[in-house]
Amino acid sequence: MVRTIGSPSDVVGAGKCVTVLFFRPPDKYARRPQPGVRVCYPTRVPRTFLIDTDTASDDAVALIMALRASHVCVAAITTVAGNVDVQQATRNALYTVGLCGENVPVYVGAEKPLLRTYTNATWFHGRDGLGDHNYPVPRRSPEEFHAVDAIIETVEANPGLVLVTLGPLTNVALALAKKPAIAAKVGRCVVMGGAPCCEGNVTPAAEYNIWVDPEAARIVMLSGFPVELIGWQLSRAEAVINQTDIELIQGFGSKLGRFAIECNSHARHAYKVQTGEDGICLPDPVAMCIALDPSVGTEWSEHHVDVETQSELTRGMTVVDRLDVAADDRNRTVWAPALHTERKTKVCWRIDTKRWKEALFLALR
Ligand SMILES: [Ca+2]
Repeated sequence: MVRTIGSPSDVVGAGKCVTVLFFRPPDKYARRPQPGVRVCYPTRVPRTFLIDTDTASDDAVALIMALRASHVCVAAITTVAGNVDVQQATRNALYTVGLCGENVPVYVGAEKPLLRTYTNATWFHGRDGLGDHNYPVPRRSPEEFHAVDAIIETVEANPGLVLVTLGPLTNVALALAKKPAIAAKVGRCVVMGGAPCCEGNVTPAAEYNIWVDPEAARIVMLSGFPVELIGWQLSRAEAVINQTDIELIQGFGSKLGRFAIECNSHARHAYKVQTGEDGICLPDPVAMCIALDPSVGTEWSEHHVDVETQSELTRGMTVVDRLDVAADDRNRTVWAPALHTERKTKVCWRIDTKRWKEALFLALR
């Protein structure tokens, strides 16, 4: 059962999160919400989110940020094979939703990339993706509807929604292939992925989400979606949750704070080995933070972006036309697919790390 939000005649929805998208007195047209139900009324400019995730330790923190945002209604969570296999990703998403006391439907998606052999990232996040702390089996089950169809129906029912992708883009590419018209109905498509003009985290050229399914990423980047590219480098250096930040979060004494630090224990160690930087690197929550508040991204520019799918050396590289030379004589032929897309990609180059961390702390209190 797909959760539909935005019926013209009444309030519809499932679980605790109900959104009214049409300006009518809620008590006249709506079912009276149960105590504790979060209702987003039009006067508050409700924003509907659809989150696609290969739920591992940083995804879990990103989900918490979205689920705890008072001005956002998460209509659906769809899972995809990535950091962990899709069944584990689904369990992790359901566990995180339950920990937040929410009831957002979770839909199971693609089990492997479009063409490539599936490669997980358990070396970074732990075998279960959440640092191997033996979290209990979630109480709820996923929906029976497939994630690809859930994406299509949720977008169609909520024109203008914010699509946030935290994993490989397999589900989104499949949804686009099945229903290309959804590209025009998404308000923003915030993609955690890529290594624009910098080194990658899985190869020298590429970031994991793009590398693991480069064909899917290319379909999405060239689809006309209003993509905002949040590269992994934005979560490094000053943006890393350092020991002082960790102690601050632990000092909250909250279950979500404890979980966020604990489930990233394996990732913290792996990140230290990988980069030499000590702390917890949180690419997905940084992307979610920008999805929730675009002004946290302080430096942006729009460019044609293409994804390398031919070379093994640079597989999954997000190639950004930063100097806007794609239409020059020497580049026009190679760049033709990107030049033919309706809009350029918004690339984020810098974030306000202080505000990013404040937003994270607020979500975990
Ligand atoms: Ca992820």
